Amino acid sequence: MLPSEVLRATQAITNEFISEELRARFHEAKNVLVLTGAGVSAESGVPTFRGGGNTAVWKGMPFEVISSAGMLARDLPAVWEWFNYRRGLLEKLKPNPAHVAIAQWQDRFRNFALVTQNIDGLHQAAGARNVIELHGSIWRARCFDCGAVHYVCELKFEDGGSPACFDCGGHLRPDVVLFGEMLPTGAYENAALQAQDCELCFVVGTSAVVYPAALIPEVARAAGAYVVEVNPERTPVSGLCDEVLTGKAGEILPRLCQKPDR
Ligand code: BJW
Ligand code: ZN
Repeated sequence: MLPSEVLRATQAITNEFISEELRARFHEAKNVLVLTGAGVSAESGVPTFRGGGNTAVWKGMPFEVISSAGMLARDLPAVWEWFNYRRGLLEKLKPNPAHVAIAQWQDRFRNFALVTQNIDGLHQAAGARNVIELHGSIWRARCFDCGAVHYVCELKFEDGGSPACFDCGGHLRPDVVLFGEMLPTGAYENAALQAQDCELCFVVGTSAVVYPAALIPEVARAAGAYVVEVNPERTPVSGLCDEVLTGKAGEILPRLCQKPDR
């Protein structure tokens, strides 16, 4: 094959064109899994952590530092300040066409699993049910002492302090999985089981560098699923995907249910 032919062949599966094969599989699939990351919320105005050559920084601290188990131990009020700031931004944002399309898919397939790394709650705001939240939720808090979970909107924040548990008075923390922490019990295992059972797996808006979430596409592929990535940039999992749709989730996902655009 000439280099130009190789390039054309590669482009055939790495652009925003939705193939006939994918349309047919989407039409016939019974077991579908979608894994999402920060990019699915980008068109709602939520900043991503990585991508476009940037990484998130807050008050001069990289997010791996401020969103870490170490910071929780060193300075809990600073962690609350960071999460309160982000909730303030999120409160004003709405689901975008990608969240809406994914929420509609849950009633289209016999078995549908939505696994998200996002803590923003925008899938649920679009109507998604039974979302597997690998990294928790920014809208909840958890007690260090008794483990009780509370909605953040019900908590009282004193200036510069951290809120107290209604049940035991202990210190609360964001119910979010920070770097170096374990995922909620069973969350990854549940997602991996669903990945083993799916025949069509979408990997949407994730840089696929954070583990164990980044293993989900591999688990699905190893079990024989057709794996499709939707992302404007290539990622470490692009190579194992059957199709890479290069573009924005909010533009590509709604088109899957529509008739071919030619
Ligand atoms: C668009 C778009 C559009 C833009 N449409 N797309 C092996 C080696 C070394 C370390 C580890 C390892 N295995 C595990 C670890 C440790 C660590 C890890 O993975 N580190 C790697 C970075 C190397 N993992 C953990 O610590 C995890 N825990 C764990 O493994 O426990 C066991 C253990 C404990 C201790 C030691 C070892 C093992 C927990 C991970 C928790 C991650 N938490 C965060 C922060 C949450 C809190 C907060 O929000 O502050 O979760 S990190 C951050 O990254 C956040 C995200 O959920 C996560 C993933 O990011 P995501 O979603 O992929 O977003 P981005 O920004 O990276 O990418 C956006 C993408 O969208 C880009 O590709 C864009 O192109 C694309 N995009 N616009 C579609 N319109
Ligand atoms: Zn408590």
